[in-house]
Amino acid sequence: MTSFEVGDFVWAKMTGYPYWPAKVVEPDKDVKKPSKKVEMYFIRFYGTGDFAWTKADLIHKYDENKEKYSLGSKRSGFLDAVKSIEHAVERREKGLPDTSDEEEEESEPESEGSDDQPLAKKAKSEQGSSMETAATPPAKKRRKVAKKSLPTREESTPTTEQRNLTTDSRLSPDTTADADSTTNIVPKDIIPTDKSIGFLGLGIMGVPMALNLVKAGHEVTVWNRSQARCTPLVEAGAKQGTSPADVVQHCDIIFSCVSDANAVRDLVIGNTGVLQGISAGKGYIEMSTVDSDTIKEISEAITMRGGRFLEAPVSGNKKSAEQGKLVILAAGDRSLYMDAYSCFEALGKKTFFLGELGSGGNTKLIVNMLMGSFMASLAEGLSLAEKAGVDQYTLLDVLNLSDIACPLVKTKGAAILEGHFPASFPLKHQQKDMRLSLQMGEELEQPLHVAGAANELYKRTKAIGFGDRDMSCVYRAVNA
Ligand code: NA7
Repeated sequence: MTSFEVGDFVWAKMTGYPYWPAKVVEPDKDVKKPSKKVEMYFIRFYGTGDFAWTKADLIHKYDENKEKYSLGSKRSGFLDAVKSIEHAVERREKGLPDTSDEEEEESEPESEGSDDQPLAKKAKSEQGSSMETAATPPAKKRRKVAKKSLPTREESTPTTEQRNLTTDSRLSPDTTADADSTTNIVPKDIIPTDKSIGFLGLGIMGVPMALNLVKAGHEVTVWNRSQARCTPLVEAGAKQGTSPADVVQHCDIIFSCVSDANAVRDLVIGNTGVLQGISAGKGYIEMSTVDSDTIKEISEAITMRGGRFLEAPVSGNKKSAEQGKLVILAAGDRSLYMDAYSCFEALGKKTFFLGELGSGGNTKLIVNMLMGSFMASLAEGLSLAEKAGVDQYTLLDVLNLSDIACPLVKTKGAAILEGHFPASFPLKHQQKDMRLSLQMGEELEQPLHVAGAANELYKRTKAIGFGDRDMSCVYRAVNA
């Protein structure tokens, strides 16, 4: 049997599909090799950018078999893939790197379920046909997505008149048209506020959010408990404060995005905390997801000192934070909301002003409760498929073509099948949100059977040591 080396151009085949132009590549460290005893290579398919462990007997040298396999299909996806590999072969002959590798590296997202493109949808968009008829190898292992062209839709800042007319919500440009798109980065035409901005808490979400504020031209001062996390921000042009109080003293509007209620309190009430810097007119915007009592407590503490307070939890993940495509759920002081508007534009694709304090947090918790329940259910479905001898990849393709197809199914489903769970939305935070929504249900006497059961799975997954991995790791508890 022929043996291959990383970098070899090949034809590789997945069951039910023609031989496809591909390359032997090195798998990421955490991509597990299947336990099958046959020799297998990790393959990246041209055109689709998909990855798969492939049996050696289904791989053949590209050049030697060009004539035999290049007529495998006349579909545009296949022809594009042939064009791409030809381009790569030509570049190698000239001593140049394979640009298809670069494209994928550039677009490497978070992870968050690295909002990869849907397996089936991707083939569909390339070929205008369904997976069943598409001449594309099924995407069994994927890590990256190719760059898409920029959309033509423009975003604009609302005029003062528009702002005054709108009283409740939807003050931001409606960008929901591409709510499902996870690859298009919309260039934003933002006029940054001249108010100085502070940002406290540079975790998975905080770093890209603060970076987007800087990139949009805001004057930003950052602080994080572990100072090292300030480095990328300082390199991007932000100043670094010495404490939360220091940041508040030097800034007009301060954002906070930290892990949980304890962190929120420490930041505000603690030694050299926010309260020590707050004075009349300063604005404090809490973006962490915490319970309503904590929000009330810190809001009162800040407003008693003349400050203004807004809660603004976000719906989204690491990737949407990086792309400035979060959904922001603001509530509280409306004047602060207006003053910070250009910041919300930089951070999100849509900002809702939801009225009274508490509405933002409650909305966020309901969204995350649904997401957590659905995630747990998806994990159970994929696990059940394995036990029943149903091919999990096929099931995922079916789901991605069904009425329940959505970014969560496509990205988290792929993460589960890859066994690749880098934290985009840490499981410990998902469990926190399940707990907080159950608490809300308790207070309001709303039965939450499904969420309650899902919460048990997240608790279990945390207990077996996966709290810092992505929420999709709930599969580990389900599939034990
Ligand atoms: P991460 O990545 O877990 O980051 C948590 C951040 O919170 C990080 O900057 C931490 O600082 C900070 N933190 C945690 N505890 C404290 C205390 N006690 N004092 C000050 N700072 C603290 O979370 P994400 O960015 O994913 O999520 C943030 C929020 O958005 C959360 O509410 C989610 O539910 C949504 P460190 O770097 O550890 O020093």
